Amino acid sequence: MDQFLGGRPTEPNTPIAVPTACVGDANDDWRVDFQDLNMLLDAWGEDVSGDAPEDIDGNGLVDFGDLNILLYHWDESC
Ligand SMILES: [Ca+2]
Ligand SMILES: [Ca+2]
Repeated sequence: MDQFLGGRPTEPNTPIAVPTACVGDANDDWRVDFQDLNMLLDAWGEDVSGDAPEDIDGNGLVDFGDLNILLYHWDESC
């Protein structure tokens, strides 16, 4: 999460809204849409390791589990 939040709170001790991870957002544009679906389908069936963005459920494989999560969050902005 390298997004610049900018500025300072207007009041001391005002909590800063820090975005949480955007589930299903494979390309980190803060929206779950066709671009993420295309990334997932391009990587479909691949055995991935590490932090592959297409492996949404983190099981090391790009498959229906990831597709289900992506579709559950479809069209969400975060
Ligand atoms: Ca996205
Ligand atoms: Ca997976």
